[in-house]
This record gives sequence, C-alpha cells and structure tokens, in this order.
Amino acid sequence: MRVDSAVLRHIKMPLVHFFETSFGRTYERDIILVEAFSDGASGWGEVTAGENPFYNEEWTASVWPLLRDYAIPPVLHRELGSARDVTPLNAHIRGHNMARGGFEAAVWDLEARLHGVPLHKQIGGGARREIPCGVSIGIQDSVPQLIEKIELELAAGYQRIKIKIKPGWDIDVIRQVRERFPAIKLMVDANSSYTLADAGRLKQLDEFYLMMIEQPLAHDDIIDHARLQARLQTPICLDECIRSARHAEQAIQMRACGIINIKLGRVGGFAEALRVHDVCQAAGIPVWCGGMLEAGIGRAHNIALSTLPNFTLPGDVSASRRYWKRDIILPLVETTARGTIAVRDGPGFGYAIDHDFLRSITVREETVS
Ligand code: OSB
Ligand code: MG
Repeated sequence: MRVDSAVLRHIKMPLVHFFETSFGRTYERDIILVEAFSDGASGWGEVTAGENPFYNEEWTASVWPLLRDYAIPPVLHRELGSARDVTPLNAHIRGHNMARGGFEAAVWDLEARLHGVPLHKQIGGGARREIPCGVSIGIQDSVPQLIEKIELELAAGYQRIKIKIKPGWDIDVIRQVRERFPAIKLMVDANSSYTLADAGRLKQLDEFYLMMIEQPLAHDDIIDHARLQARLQTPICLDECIRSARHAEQAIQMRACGIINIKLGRVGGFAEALRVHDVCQAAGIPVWCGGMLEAGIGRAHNIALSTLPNFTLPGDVSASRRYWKRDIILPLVETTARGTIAVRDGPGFGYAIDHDFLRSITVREETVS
C-alpha cells in the first residue's frame, strides 16, 4: 500500500452541553480530521487534541503544522507493508502523539477499506460484538444537577458512571452521590489535580468503594502514583501519564496502578495502543477505552479498539447524542438498553461520512502531497 496524499480538515462543532474538567470548560470543539488517500480509496482519522494545551501539550493549532510538515511527508509515496509501518517512520518526532495518531489511524482505516474488512478485524480485534459503555460526567454547578445527570444516564442504560473531581469538588460530592446511588459502578477522574500531599484526602475516597480513581497526580508522573497506590485500597487507573507501552510496563512493574485507560491519540495510534493492550493483558491489568469528546470518526475508531479482548471494563465511549446535535457520521453512534454499542461490520470504521454536514462545518482544508 502507498499513501499518495492526505487532506487535513479543521471542523467546528458546538457541544450540546459544556464539559468541565479540572483544567477548564469546553463549549465548542475544534477538531482536525485527516483523510489518507491511496489509489482513489481513502481512510479517515480524527485527531483527539483539545482546543488548548491543558490535557497534554497538543492543541488544535499545533496539530496542523505537525502533520503537514513532519508526520505525513515521511510516509507519503513509500511502499508500506501495512499500517504498522507508519509509527516507525515518525518515531523521530518527539511527543505530539495525538497528531501522529490521527494520521496513523487514517492509514489503518484506509488499509481496512483496501482489504474490504472492518477496522476491528484489521487491528486483530472483534473479540466482542457489543462493547460495554460508561459515561464521563463533567464538573457541574451543583450536586443536585450532578445527581439529575446521573439519573438520566442510568435510565439510558449506561453501565458505569465516572465523575470528574478536583480539590473542592470531591469527598462531599462523592459522599452524596454514593448515598443516592449505593449500588452503581462508580469511579472518579481527577485529571492530575492533586499531589502526593493530598494522599490523606484521597484516602478518604476508599470509603465509597469506587471502581477506580483515574489520574489523581501529575500528568507526567508514575513514581508518586506508586507511592499513593501503596496507601489506597481503591485501584488507581492511569490516563495522562501512559503515553507508550514502555510507560505501561514500567507503571505496572512499580505497582503504580491496577487499571489503565487506553486512548488511541494519547499513545500515538493503533500500533502502540495494541502494544499497551498486550502488555496489560500479559500482566493481568484490565483496560478500558477513554474518550476525548470525539466526533463520529474518533468515536468509531474507539469502538473498533474496544473489541480487543482485554477491554473488559466499560469505557468512556458513549452515544453521539450526548455530545452533538448532528454528528459527522451516519448513522449516529447509539447505545442499546443494556448500555452497549453494537459493533458494525462494514468496511473500515463501519459508518458513512455525512459529507454535506462535514462541508458545512469545515473552516480550513489543505492537501498534503
Ligand atoms: O481525562 O478522560 C479524560 C475529556 C477531555 C479530556 C480528558 C478526559 C475527558 C473525558 C471525557 O473524561 C470522555 C468522553 O466523554 O469523551
Ligand atoms: Mg482521564
């Protein structure tokens, strides 16, 4: 397979509701899409970088020059044995995993389409026909508002609830949620808003039998997480600080976590996500698929990833309508009453692009050839 060219698109999509994490509120997404071409066929990727460099170092504006000037050119017009060959051609670039991963995912989708097979099959997945779904609920203005949101998501069938926490929106909030919902699968995500000095406070969360506490400490730390984990009963789940299979291996060896959240973009694409998956599986560490408020293409890629065997816990991949009035794919991603998403078997990521809508929300487009 040869990639002849790629098209970058910048789209703007307002969220149905703002989403608040410990690092800020998002009202509208600015997303970069990558379409990779070979012999008239094309595959799609979605870059999961946010609008600001707050989750990691990347943001919408950093992605464009990185892809155009660095990540795509070394791959064009070369004979590739498979999409697995993309990552090594870009290994000299430091960081920018999300930009690289968006392009890499497009080449996997392209390869699947050239073979006429579903993307989940191309990556070696397909272990399950439905993926278990949870939701991530952002920081709210009040606890009653949060409780109302949880009620709605449970009524829709979602299997577990994740609540964003930060200092000042933590113990008291979780206590009230637990009192109201004593039996649900519940977890929290701090997005790096605590330090080891808060270990006593985080220890108080043990009382609420949470499934896990996601990324309580620094975005680039593994060592302090190991120190904290030794003091907590609740398993730590690492998100931000696992950017490669090597990080996963080291974190597991140090007992810094009991669970890992895999995000396709954060680790630089499918090839590395597969390696993280395999490292965790061999060590008996369960994984689940994280989300970055993706539009339909990224969402569909997450569904394919979630069909790998060690994705045994409900992920943050949920229905399109929780984010968008209209999505860029058809049909929309929907959940069953059991809180699952049925895996589709069309070629590639399995959904059609809504080209009319996509055109209407595209603010910039450039071909790299
Ligand atoms: O830490 O998982 C996170 C959204 C933006 C940045 C980071 C995170 C999140 C989410 C939302 O939790 C998951 C989703 O619903 O897509
Ligand atoms: Mg997280």
